[in-house]
Amino acid sequence: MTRYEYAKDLYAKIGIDTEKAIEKLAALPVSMHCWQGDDVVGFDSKEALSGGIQTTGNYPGKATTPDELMADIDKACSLIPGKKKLNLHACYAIFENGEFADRDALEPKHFAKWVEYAKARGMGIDFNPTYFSHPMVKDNLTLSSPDEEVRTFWVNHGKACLKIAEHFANETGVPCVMNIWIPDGYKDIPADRLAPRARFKKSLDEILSVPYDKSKVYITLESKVFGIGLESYTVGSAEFSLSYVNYKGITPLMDNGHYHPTEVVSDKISSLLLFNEKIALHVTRGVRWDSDHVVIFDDETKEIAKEIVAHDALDRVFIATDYFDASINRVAAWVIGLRNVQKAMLNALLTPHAELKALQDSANTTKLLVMQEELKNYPLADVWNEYCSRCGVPSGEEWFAEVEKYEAEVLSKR
Ligand code: RNT
Ligand code: ZN
Repeated sequence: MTRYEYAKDLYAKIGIDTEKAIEKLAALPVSMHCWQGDDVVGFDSKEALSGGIQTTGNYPGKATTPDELMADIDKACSLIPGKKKLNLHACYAIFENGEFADRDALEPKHFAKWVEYAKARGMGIDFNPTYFSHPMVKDNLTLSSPDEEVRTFWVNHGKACLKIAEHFANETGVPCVMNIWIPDGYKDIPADRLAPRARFKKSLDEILSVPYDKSKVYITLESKVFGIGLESYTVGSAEFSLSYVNYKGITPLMDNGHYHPTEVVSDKISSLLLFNEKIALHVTRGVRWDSDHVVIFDDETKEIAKEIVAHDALDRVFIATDYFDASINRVAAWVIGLRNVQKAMLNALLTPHAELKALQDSANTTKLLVMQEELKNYPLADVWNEYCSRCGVPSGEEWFAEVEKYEAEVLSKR
């Protein structure tokens, strides 16, 4: 009997079919953020990273060209099990033959190489307008700027991105999630909290006035509580974003680094599922602040996965990663974080949710706690190893030897 067969029997005894779990996980797309590969720099401007987000560290070998970034994504993907989607930011536009288009004039053709890349790998593409690291970010404001020229520039960026998002969906045959996040805010106490939010609302209305196919593009709005240098006020707060989403019938996006430290996204998912057809997530790991550390197999990641699986919402939640660590090998960072998202989902798929819910409903909270703790000793690793080998990727730490080799042969020569 193999270890997997043994694990399969053990799980069967608590009503879990490991084959079904593996099948569901293999079909679940996770959107891989391209920006881990180059510290959120992109290819369209020489501006420093702005918007109150920060990468720290200067590990050698970061990607500085589209070819390098694509090669690094390929290397990472070869070590991550499961179905991936590519998550691009507008600043990753690829200009050829000396051509350039500013963000308000971007067109699908500026992403032709990415479309070709994704299609060749059978991947869908998600997209993000880039409202940071650009000279038109004035006084830390974009879509909420009181300067009409600035505001209009960024509205036009949003409209341009919407067309590109629809193009991605048409080309790949996979719906595109277009996520809007703006960094707009104030470092210190604002005199007027209302007007910037009113302008943000108006700007979003203008962007959404562009007709688009709602079965192909899902527009999401990501809220945030504060950013570095934007400590006192962010325009796109949780209340603003959820209200706007409900008012327009678009999709909410929660990034688990974007709330006060004792708030958890795992507790928010069920509420949003009750009132939205789809929801979207940025899975990250904040250490004391929205630090965007690499996702690990921690309690909150597992709890987020549990909420998705326990409520049978695998097809209602768009899962994306969003972290950026420049202090360690960037390819390894991708692999660690995405494998942990996969592992957390598998853990949730191997949990007898109906039985646990019944214990809650019969107020048997003692046995509920007993089971929650005992389940931690079930042989998840044996199912994980089986899943990885069926996906054709290394199951244990041997994946890292591949990254070390890649570092020696490719990254260190950059
Ligand atoms: C910033 C947001 C946002 C960005 C990316 C690069 O706090 O999380 O999603 O990380 O758009
Ligand atoms: Zn995010």
